Amino acid sequence: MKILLVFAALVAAAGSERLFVGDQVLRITARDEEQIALLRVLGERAELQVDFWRDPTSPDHPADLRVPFPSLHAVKIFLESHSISYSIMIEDVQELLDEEKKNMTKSRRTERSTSTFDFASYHTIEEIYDWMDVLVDDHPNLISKIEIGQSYENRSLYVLKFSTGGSNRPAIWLDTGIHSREWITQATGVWTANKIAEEYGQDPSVTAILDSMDIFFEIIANPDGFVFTHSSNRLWRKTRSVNAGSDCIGVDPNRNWDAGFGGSGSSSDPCSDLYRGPYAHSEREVKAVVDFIQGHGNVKSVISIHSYSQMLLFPYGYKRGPAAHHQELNELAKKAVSDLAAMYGTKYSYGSIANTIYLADGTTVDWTYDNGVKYSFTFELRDTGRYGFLLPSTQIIPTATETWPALLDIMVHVLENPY
Ligand code: 0X9
Ligand code: ZN
Repeated sequence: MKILLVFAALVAAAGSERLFVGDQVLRITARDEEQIALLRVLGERAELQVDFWRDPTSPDHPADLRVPFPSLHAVKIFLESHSISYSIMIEDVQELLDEEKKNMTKSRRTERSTSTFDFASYHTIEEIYDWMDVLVDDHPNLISKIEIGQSYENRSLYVLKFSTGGSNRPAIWLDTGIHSREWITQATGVWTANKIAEEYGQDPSVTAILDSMDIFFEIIANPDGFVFTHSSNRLWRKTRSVNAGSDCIGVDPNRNWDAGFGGSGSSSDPCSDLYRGPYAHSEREVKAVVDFIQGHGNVKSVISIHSYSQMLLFPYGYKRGPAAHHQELNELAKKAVSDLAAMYGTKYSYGSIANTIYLADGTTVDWTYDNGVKYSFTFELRDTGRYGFLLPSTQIIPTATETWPALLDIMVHVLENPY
């Protein structure tokens, strides 16, 4: 077994895949504003190459920090010398990655021999795009595949359209995977799209929704990033566009929207994971969705799915003040998280982005909300940090299953509250 793993590591190295041997994820609880400021200082020390999985924001909101092995000693000394308490969430990031890869290979073998798609496994873009075609073939009267544009590296941006007819019906937009490393989201997207297809004509709510509305579902909203997470760096978050005047690649597609663009909840540094880009909608992946939603003109709800933290959020992220429909969105979120928890007891917090996590400007749902989409929500799926972005594939089906009633609550509310 050991020999096999060493061999796998060598193969990975030969293919220029980034390894994370000995990297740890630390959960850090800052006691006050001063300690939070110190953590920011740590993040700004470029030579340490630390990666905030969850940002330090308030004393009651711990930060999760991936520390590369060569920086571990220095970071721990720094934390200890300032009496900042931390615990080790992930002992060795590479061990989780090896496990993940092994499971994907195993599942691929069974899929080949049984010619069935394994919803309980993570998949490559080719596998997901092939599966989409099968889904469309199996449900020709319900589902079609449309291309809303191309990515920076010229990959198709595909959207599944669920429609039973009519013209330009009120619509619900769903997207997963805009942050490429949040693999549980694309996997949940696949399961959910399949569920919608299965339940039409069976479940009365799904049937009622699709009898008068259309659903658009973009499962791989950041295909270049997603491919890169498979080939080169499992923890890649951004797009893959080249930044003029910098060696650093990519823009945070959840800071690139024209909603409070350029505020304090994003970065102007192309090397930052929160880089907002040179101007709003600079990213093709973002612009394609903007053009689609504006061109459609009748989108009533946008649900943008991220991970992790177990939260259901709504505008605003770029300011602290309440949105005009705060009450209604808050009530709906409360019901949705309670129905989600009813399944397996998974607890979600909910509220506006700025008041629940942190100020974040240029996010998807702030732009959609400010552009007339009242029911704009964003999920942060499992977990709360034990595995973070490396959620084991055994949790795909439970995660998707518990999220489904919450999604239905929102969709039914949209159906019943036309505006
Ligand atoms: O920082 C973000 O973009 C989101 N967290 S994540 O770990 N998925 O990157 C939080 C921003 C507000 N939340 C959403 N719009 N999902
Ligand atoms: Zn995200």
